[in-house]
Amino acid sequence: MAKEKDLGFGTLSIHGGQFPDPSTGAVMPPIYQTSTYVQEAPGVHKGYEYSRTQNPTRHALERSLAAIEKGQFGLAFGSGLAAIDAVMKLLSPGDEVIATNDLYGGTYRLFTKIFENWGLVFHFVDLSNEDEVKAKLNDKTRVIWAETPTNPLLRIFDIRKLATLKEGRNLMLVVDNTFATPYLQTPLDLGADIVMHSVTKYLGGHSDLVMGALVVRDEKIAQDLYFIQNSSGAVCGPMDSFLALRGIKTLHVRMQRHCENAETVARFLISHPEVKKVYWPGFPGHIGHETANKQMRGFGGMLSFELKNDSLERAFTLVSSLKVFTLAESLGGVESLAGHPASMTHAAIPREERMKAGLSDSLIRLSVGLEDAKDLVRDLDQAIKKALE
Ligand code: P1T
Repeated sequence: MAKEKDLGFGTLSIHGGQFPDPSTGAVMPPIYQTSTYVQEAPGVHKGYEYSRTQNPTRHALERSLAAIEKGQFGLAFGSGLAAIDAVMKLLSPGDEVIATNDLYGGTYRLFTKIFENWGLVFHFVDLSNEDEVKAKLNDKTRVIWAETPTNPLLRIFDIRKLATLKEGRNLMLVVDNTFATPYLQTPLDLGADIVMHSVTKYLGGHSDLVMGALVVRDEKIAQDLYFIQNSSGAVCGPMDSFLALRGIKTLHVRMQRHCENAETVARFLISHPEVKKVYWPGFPGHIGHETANKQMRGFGGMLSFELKNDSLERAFTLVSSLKVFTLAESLGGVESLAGHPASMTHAAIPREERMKAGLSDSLIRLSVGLEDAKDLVRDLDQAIKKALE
């Protein structure tokens, strides 16, 4: 086959880092449901000793993750938060992190409730405001943590520009690529050092697993992360690895449809007389729209919106009245989901901080799935009517 760097994304999703199982020729890697491996004599084995350290099914997934993100090394974890936890363990007490102020509530909770206690210092800023970022940058800054698009306001940050801040500093740029997926952007190509995923979302794609991943190019960072992965032990199991690998094989096809459906829903909402604001990176005027145009290969399947005369009660009525969309946490599966970030996915962020970041109590977030777009639009239309009754 051609060198992986010359392959298109669809081909990479299906074949990247994959080969038939050496023992049987199975085209899909078997689910190696084993905790341990025979040794002929102490230390004499086939490269596998214990499944926290190495597992062939997880390895097949990790090679696929590295291939689709244009990295050299992939590492899979038991959840997205476990992957973030591993990155933070690269740091030492006193080190500082500059993170976007619009980010997944669980990430904020991990940073402020666990790692602040261990002596790490976090600054939450608007990463699109260079002055704000530079004001927090100092000799102790070790990580810039960017979600782009952000959860839940879909803000877009210029990864290339953020990467220039590393010059002359001992600083890593980490991009949480969960919302975009490598189908839409490959942060390592733009200067990021670590790409992080909640594989639970688009990569898995079917709402049937919880998993996280990291992808890097630098061998030293990879070795440090492998050490943490094995020492802390937050790995994913072989069955979930198999499911994630199966999900990735259709990522390009699913993402295309997610993008198309989200655009149809976004355009319906923006033209609805009762809708005040739609947060979707495809609209001119959206924060980072110009950057999205050059940095991304589409605008993704996520959007958020607020009603005119909005209130908590109206938002609750709306999300509870949906029939095709499911009211649930998470995103990125084939089925459309609706959520109320202030009370669900972002409840761990104090209200005052949410307000500062622009996350209102009435914001509704949609993960637009792969159903027929007309059914999604009709469902939203009837739920908006209910909310206004
Ligand atoms: O849920 P987990 O696999 O641990 O991943 C955490 C995580 C990290 N980063 C982003 C951008 C995320 O959206 C998430 C998880 N988010 C949700 C569960 C949600 O509904 O937003």
